[in-house]
Amino acid sequence: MALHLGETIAALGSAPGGAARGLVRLGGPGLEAVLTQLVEPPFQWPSKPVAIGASLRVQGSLVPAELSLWPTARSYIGQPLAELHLSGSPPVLEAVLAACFEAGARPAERGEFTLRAFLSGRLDLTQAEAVLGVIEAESRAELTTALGQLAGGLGVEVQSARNSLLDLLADLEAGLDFADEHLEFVTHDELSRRLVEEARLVDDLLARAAGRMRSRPIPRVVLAGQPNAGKSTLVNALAGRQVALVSNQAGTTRDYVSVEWIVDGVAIELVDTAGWEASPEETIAGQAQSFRAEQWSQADLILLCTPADDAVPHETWATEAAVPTLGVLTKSDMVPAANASTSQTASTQLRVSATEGTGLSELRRAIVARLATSSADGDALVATTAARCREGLVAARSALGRAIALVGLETDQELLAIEIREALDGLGRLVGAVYTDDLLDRIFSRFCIGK
Ligand SMILES: Nc1nc2c(ncn2[C@@H]2O[C@H](COP(=O)(O)OP(=O)(O)OP(=O)(O)O)[C@@H](O)[C@H]2O)c(=O)[nH]1
Ligand SMILES: [Mg+2]
Repeated sequence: MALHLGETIAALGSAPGGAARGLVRLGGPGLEAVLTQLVEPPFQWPSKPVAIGASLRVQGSLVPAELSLWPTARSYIGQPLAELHLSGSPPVLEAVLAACFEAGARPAERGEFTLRAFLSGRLDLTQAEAVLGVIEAESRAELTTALGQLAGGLGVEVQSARNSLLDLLADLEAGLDFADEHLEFVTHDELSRRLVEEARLVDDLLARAAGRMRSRPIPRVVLAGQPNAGKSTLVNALAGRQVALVSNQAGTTRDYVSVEWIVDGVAIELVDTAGWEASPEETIAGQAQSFRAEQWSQADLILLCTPADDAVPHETWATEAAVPTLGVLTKSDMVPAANASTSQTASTQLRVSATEGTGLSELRRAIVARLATSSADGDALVATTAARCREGLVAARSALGRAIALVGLETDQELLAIEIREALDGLGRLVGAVYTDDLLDRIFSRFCIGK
């Protein structure tokens, strides 16, 4: 990727195709010259960000637009930046872009706006990847992760780890300069303590980068409970269609039934299972139980269904799976609310009636909330960052390991300094303090144009 920061770039900032409103983004040192040719009536170049209504001279006619302008280097990209909010009609947007190019801008490459933000120091590399993570997020959990990373926590941590290593290196090198005089700027104990501390930090980051790879794309919610608890009826009510067989006979569901359930635009896999019972393995009921157990163990959340007209607690199976559970009191229409409190766990259970349709939206909200808290811990990393970081972290970690060993051996401090520099390099690659053109290429070519 060519880093032509002196050129002014323009691109469609909104999604291609028809929409009510469209956005053209422009930025670079020559922005004033470009806009002066486009905007009618002529306006005084401001010193602070402004939003003004204006017309654009496009192919001999005037196109109304709202212009948001960051006139100085104090913008997202570290250069003058403008956004033209326009009618979303594709021919209008195309004509406006063409007029921008005629006025001296050139088409932006993929991710070039974000690249400029990175190069001007507005974002570190992990944040630039988070921008991509926000664009590509397919679930609320992924979005939370990307937004968390965009906020800069990871970059700040890595940067402060680098700073302490740089301090350490400075102390070490000061000692090297005075080696003949046997002056020590940092004691062995101190050196080893600080290196171990750094290694621990890198271990922690590595664990987080690994953790990110384990999460499943679609969360799985499994209904569980005794036979006849109303699980299948509830699955049908939540999914809004008849996917599971219902009957008043206990033991109706044998196989498990899985259905995709879209909640607020997010896909969740809803799984109905056989009711819990103790059955010999070789019987059909026994096989149904092994299906059930397998589904429980693979759940991200278990809905533990207890019918309201049943007073017997079922603690035995409730504790079988080590998965977050949500208590649901089914068939609540059969027992008035006041009587239900006799059950031990009534206060933590959500009352629903699948046949009456009551309590279903509360249940839906509770499910989404529980899934969000269990999957989006603030420590997670955007997948691309996790994959890329691992290389730099592993390199930094092994260099630190070698450095720690060298301190123990009381060898030449020069060798120690080499290892510390290597660790610094590894960490530097994470945030982009040390980067190569093809690394930037790899990251920014995944962006869309206009971002
Ligand atoms: N009054 C009332 N009856 C319900 C409700 N939900 C289910 N039922 C009835 O309870 C019986 C069992 O329902 P199912 O949905 O088949 O129960 P299940 O938990 O899937 O049962 P198994 O598959 O046998 O484990 C059926 O007769 C349903 O009509 C409810 O909310 N209110
Ligand atoms: Mg069933």
